[in-house]
Amino acid sequence: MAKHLGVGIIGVGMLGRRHAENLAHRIGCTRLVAVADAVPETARAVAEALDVPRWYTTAAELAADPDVEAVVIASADPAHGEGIIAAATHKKDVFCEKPITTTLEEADRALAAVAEAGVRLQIGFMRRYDPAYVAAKRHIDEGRIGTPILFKAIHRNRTSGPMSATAKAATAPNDQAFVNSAIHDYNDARWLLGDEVAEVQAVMARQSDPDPGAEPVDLALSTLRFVRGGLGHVEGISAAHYAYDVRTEIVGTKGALFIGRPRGTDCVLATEDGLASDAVGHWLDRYGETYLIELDDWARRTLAGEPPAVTGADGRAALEIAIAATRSYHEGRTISLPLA
Ligand code: ISE
Repeated sequence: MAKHLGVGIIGVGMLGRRHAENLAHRIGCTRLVAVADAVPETARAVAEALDVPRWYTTAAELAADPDVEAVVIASADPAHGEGIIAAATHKKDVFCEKPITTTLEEADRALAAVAEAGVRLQIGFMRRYDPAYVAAKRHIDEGRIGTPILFKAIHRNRTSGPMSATAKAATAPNDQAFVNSAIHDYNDARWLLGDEVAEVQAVMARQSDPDPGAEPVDLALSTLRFVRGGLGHVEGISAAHYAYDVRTEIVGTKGALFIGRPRGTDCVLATEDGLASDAVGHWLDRYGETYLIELDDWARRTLAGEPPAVTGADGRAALEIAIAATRSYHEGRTISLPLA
C-alpha cells in the first residue's frame, strides 16, 4: 500500500467536514481523494474547499473509486450500515462513526460483510483516544482504584439543534437519546469497567420550556447492571444550555476517578461580581484534538495492517445496550442482555 493512505469520506456535514479537513491537511499519512454526501451541493462545496479531485452523492460510487484505498463514514446514523457494506464490497478498510448502525439486524449484516471481505472496521468512539479517558483507563489497568464497581456518566448537550438534525430525520426522536448520544457512555462503561452489561433499565421525559419558540428538553436516564455485579448510571440531557457538559466517574474498591469538566479553559476571572469562566460550547470543541488523534491512529494502523483499536464487535455491543435502553423506556421494564 502507498505511504499515504488514499481516503474517501462519506458524509461531510458537521463532523464529516471536520474529519475531511483533518484527513486533507492535518494528518501526515493520508490524502483525501474523494468525498461523498447525499446533498450534492455539500459534496461539491467540500471537495472544492479542500481541493479534493472527485465528489459523489452515494456510498457505492465513492467506495468503487480506485483511488480510494480506505473509507471514512460520517453520514447520518441510519446510513452507516449501507456505507460499511459498500466499502466491504470493494474490499476497502473502514472507519465508521458511532453508532455502527441503528439496528442490530443491520449491524450483523455489516459485520458479516466485513468478515467476508476480510477488511478492517474501526468504530468512531473518540473518547477512547481522549487523553483524560486514556489516563483513567491506565489507572484502572494499573489497579490504582482497586476493582472498578460503579460507573457514572453525565452527558449534557448544550442544544439539540443542528447536532441531531440529520439523525432526527430517520430515527425516532426519543430513541436518539440512547442510540445516538448515550451510546458513547455505554461504550465507556464496557471499556473502563472491563465488563459486559447484563441488565438495563431506562426512563425518559420531555420537558417543555414555557418560553415561546424554545425547544423541549429531553431527559434520559439509564441504569446498568454488569455481569460481575457492578452498577452504572448514565444521565443524558438534550439541551442543557449552560455548556456541553460531559463528565464520567468510576468508583473502585480502593479509589475513584473523575473525568471531565464543563469549563472551557482553566482561566477563572475573579472580580467583585464573583467568579466567572468560559464553558465548553460543543463536542467539536471538547473533542477537537481527540478526533485528530483518533483518525491519525486509524490511518497509521490501516497502513501498517494492524488491527483496529475499537472493533466492529465493540460497536455492536454498545448498540445492543442502547437498543435495550430504548426498549426498556418504551416497555417500562428491565431488559436483560444479550438480546434475543
Ligand atoms: C453526537 O452525535 C455526538 O456524537 C457527540 O459526541 C455527543 O456528545 C452527542 O450527544 C451526540 O448527539
